[in-house]
Amino acid sequence: MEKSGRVEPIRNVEQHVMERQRAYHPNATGEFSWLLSGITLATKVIADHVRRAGLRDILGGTGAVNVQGELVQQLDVIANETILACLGYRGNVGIMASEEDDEPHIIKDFDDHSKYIILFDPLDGSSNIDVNVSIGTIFAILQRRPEIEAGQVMDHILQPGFRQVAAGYVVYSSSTVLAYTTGDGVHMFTLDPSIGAYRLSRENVRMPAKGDTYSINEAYRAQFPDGIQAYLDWTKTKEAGRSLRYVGSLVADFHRTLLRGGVFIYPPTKKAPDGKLRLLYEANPLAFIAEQAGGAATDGRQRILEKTPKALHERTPLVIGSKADVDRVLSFWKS
Ligand code: P6P
Repeated sequence: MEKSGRVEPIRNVEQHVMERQRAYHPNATGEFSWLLSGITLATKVIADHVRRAGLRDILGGTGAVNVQGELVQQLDVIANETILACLGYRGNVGIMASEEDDEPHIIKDFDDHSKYIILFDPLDGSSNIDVNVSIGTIFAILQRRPEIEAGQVMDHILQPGFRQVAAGYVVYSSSTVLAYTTGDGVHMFTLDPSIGAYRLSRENVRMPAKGDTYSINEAYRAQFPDGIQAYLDWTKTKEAGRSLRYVGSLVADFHRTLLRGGVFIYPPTKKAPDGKLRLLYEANPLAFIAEQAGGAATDGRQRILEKTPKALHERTPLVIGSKADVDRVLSFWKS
């Protein structure tokens, strides 16, 4: 049939994954695209709750404190339960682990169709929800290791970041944007609320080689390592010409860094000697995306993706962004 030229092709996430898989992984089964459609469904539901939170009386805390020692917001619970529900019934997820829950969820005992492991922060930055500041969802996807006994759940989860088969985030802001990588570049989709679909908005995103912003909570300066304080002194010099941008939501600060370049830093502090951010479902997925876009991510000693996790909720220092800017931070920190 002749094309009218009046209908714009819609490339949503699932279609994009299928196209890329056909191009790069011809024997792909489509299981992964089906899995990602669980994430797109869950984040569309979360986006709707975030957008209408003030009208649904779901703002504010629940009174509970989570495993992180943080006050649980009502939207944290809604986001967590939405992701567990949408992904738990995809049929190919075996294990799910959330920032909100002490223990992992065993969705299905090991069989050929439960090879995927989903690690996620359902709603990062939730302290910003009540003041309408951008927040986000972060996810990492691993596969069970066939050589490990199915019951050794933590051994399947505690894999280094370079073993992630996919990673991504959704930032709920002026628009809702999903970014993902499966190791073949970073691709971004914008939620079109008029049709309820994520539409491809940027393909093969590249992080600028360097940027002029640094992102860090300077209120804790006195608690930072001397090298980081020396870097902060340098940023104030005329030569540096840097400006500070800090939202206080990791996903928002990272999204800006990915698109504009620069560096985000959450160093160790006296209060949090291992840093505040979590390795498995915050640093690892964002490090995968950063490296796929040509950037870098380190804990100050090694690549984030090479760290061997020892615990589900372990924390890590994080320096992530344009390679030249990450190297600049390290040049002060290591000296
Ligand atoms: P601070 C939000 O609570 C979060 O986990 C990240 O999203 C964010 O980057 C960080 O904490 C902000 O921490 O100590 O600057 O408030």
